[in-house]
Amino acid sequence: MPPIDANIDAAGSGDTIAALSTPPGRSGIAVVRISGPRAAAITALLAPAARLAARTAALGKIVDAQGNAVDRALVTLFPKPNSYTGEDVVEIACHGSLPVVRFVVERALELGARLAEPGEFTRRAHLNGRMDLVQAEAVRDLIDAATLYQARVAVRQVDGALSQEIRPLKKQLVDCIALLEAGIDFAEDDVDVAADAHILERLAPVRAGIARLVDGFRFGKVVRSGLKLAIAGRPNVGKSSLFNRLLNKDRAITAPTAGTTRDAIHETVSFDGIPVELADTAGIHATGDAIEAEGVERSWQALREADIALIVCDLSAPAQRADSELWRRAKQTCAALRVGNKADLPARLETDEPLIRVSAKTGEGLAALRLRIRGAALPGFDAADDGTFVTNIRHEGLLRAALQALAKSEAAARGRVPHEMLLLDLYEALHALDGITGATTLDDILNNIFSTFCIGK
Ligand SMILES: Nc1nc2c(ncn2[C@@H]2O[C@H](COP(=O)(O)OP(=O)(O)OP(=O)(O)O)[C@@H](O)[C@H]2O)c(=O)[nH]1
Ligand SMILES: [Mg+2]
Repeated sequence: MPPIDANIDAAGSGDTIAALSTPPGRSGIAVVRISGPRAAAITALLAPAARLAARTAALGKIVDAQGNAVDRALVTLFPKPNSYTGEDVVEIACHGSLPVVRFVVERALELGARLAEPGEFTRRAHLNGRMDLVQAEAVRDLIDAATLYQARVAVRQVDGALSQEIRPLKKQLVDCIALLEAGIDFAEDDVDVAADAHILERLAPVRAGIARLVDGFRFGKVVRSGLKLAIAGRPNVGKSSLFNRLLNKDRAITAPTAGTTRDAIHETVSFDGIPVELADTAGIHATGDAIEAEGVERSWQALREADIALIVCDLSAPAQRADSELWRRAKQTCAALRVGNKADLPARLETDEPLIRVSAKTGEGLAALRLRIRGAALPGFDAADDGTFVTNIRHEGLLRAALQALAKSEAAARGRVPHEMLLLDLYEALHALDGITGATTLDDILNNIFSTFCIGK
């Protein structure tokens, strides 16, 4: 085998990175990924018998420095530029034995690769123009998806659906900037200086589009991070029974004795693909017992932390002042839904206030309750919708910043402030959008200036 110092020619042309792409631990198959100019050369030494061909899996033995076989692996080469990272990429699917996997990675490092940093493959994909920042960040969301619905939303962003919403807005903003820049730069050359009304007219759709995206975050936030739902009420109304029903499992202890639940219990369940963290809480009532009082305090804590609370009362028992008092206080603490449980028993509760009637025992009313919870958490939301919305809080922050800058620029245009000043606000808005999808270069703006205007010279 010829000696090779892979570092020598790697130096000038960017380094080659390697890492295990599957979770560490014993598994049927593990995939080691190598990306960079030396990927193919390293693989040729690691698995010399594998006949590397573009996008074709080749079978070959992984060998050590002495040529001893260590494993049989499937090796696939994805040549640049149409690979994930935009560089030459090799995927080595070896057996998932801990020493084998460690050997493959260490041998790749010996042969000139360096260990990839977290997210570096995707970072390279972004830097090489394979995906914009929105797409790259969505890759992480896709990997982190806890429900299929979250995965569907994330994969649409990976495919560029959200970028496609942002790009035309950015383009219109760049057009406005170009218009103003041309007005300023060529003012003495008889190019019409854009009228303020015209600027305002052009900015309006940009602002409306960004505002719509910011608005979508109401859904996006819930889709990505899920909801916290607390179940609270007086002792023995059936909170734990309802909790178990919503979870579809017998998680919390239920019993005819009041005071069964003494501490809050948390479990996560998916409602139509939205992760919901349910909290069952201790019955809220006045008590002299220190442990019970601590439980009641924790119930209030759960209500304060909840996005939505179900305030449960017992339909089979006469109205109690404590119920209405709790309802009044809970409504001030979080978004609350009033639920009447034990609908299967003869009704003895008389109340004028609207209640969602359910029976944790028979399951009656549970589907309607789920719908009401979804309606309260996501008003106007339709899961069948194409689901292209902002889910990332960083994106939301930048969109809000863009919106503010645009509002300032509109005020400036109305106030007939010199265009140089107005431009500062527009650049600020553009800069915020750049933070989402990636930078606009001076070239982009210059190209626009020279393509939109017939300068004639
Ligand atoms: N008939 C009927 N009984 C129910 C229903 N829900 C709960 N129960 C009964 O009511 C009693 C109390 O239920 P739990 O779920 O333990 O009530 P809880 O509100 O969690 O009570 P604490 O934890 O003590 O505050 C149990 O005997 C349940 O079987 C229902 O919908 N119908
Ligand atoms: Mg309970």
